[in-house]
Amino acid sequence: MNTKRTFIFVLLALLTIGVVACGGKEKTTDSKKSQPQMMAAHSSDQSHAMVKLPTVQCGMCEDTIENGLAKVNGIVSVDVDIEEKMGHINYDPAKIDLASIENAIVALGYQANETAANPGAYSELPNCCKLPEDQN
Ligand SMILES: [Cu+2]
Repeated sequence: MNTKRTFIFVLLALLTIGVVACGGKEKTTDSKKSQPQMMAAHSSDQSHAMVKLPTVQCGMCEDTIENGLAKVNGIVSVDVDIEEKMGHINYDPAKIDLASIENAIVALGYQANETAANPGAYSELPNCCKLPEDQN
């Protein structure tokens, strides 16, 4: 008799633990519901810009622009596509705007959208990074 009672008690205890565990799982599901809101908040403080880079020539240009821009305050990420001659830039609009991004690229010696490269910076680029007509 006693053994049977103990068995039933243990069984009830296990069931109770099971219910509590299920309750815990439901709480995890609840906390997942707040994730989309967090993602929305994250994307709202980051903007994406596509900047035309008509004068880039090679992989060195890619490195120069990516590394140079990465040091600028407010720039989150930079990806230069040499084939497309396009820069894909994520930035914090509270810290920097598109005009300032263009100016930073221009200062590195490259045309950015309609803004021409800084002549001094351009003249200091390696030969392979200059326009074909300027290469020796
Ligand atoms: Cu180059």
